[in-house]
Amino acid sequence: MGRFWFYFFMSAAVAMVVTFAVAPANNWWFPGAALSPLGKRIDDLFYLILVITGVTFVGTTIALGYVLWTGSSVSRQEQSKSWFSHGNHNLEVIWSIVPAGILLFISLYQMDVWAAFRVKSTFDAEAVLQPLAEVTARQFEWRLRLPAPSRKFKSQKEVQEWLKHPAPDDVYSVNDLHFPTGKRVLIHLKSEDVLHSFFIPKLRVKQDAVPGLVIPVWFEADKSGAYELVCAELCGWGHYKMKGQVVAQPEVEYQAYLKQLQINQSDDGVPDAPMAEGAK
Ligand SMILES: [Cu+2]
Repeated sequence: MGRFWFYFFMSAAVAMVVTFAVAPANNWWFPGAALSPLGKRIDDLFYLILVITGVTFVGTTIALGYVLWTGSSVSRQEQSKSWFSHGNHNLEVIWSIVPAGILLFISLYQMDVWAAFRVKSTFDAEAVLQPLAEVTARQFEWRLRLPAPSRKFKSQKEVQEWLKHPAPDDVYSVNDLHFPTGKRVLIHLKSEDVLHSFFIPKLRVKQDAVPGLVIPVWFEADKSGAYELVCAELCGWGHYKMKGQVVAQPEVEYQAYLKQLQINQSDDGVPDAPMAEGAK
């Protein structure tokens, strides 16, 4: 076989490194830059792990290449016996402790980001008291229920009550969630049927919707714009079309949108003017 395996494994490794190098320029990378401060911190964690795994990959590949190259030389095969490392106590200790140390480091290092995203006590108090919406995932759409624009919750108890019992003046929408730019907002995520996953790729927000649970999820966007909202959990035949959008817009525009949504919803289709004429 000569050096076949050396060239085989090394060319695979080189192909991987080249693909990695040209990926960002070809849009095979992230779905665009993260548009929220937390999203950027999540990306930083990703890059940290990428560096660790990248260095490990290059290191082990070089070691593999070295062994394949030297092991395949004819003179060496004739001269020496192979060395078996199986059961080598020192090696076992090294390759147990080093990865364990790396994993421990990662788990401690990422705790702040995790806590900011998931631990309720770290959430923005204002966003918690005045939730943006209740989002109910179902096959195959996102149903949104928003408190009336004038509604101000006074306590968490009131919010919990609102989550259990819809109010007569609630505003509804489907697959289209608006929120003010630059402000932390909170939704309560539910599922009506099976597992779904609320995913806004550009904001790096992803949370499973679990039947029977009400899960608070917060997010924010630095920049106004419409961003894709997709389901990231294979939830049935129509999973692919479970798409919506989230729209970040300036506070004033957002309030106007909410009022308009409410007006559209209470419109009974009967024009007002002729009635007024008749009354005269
Ligand atoms: Cu789904």
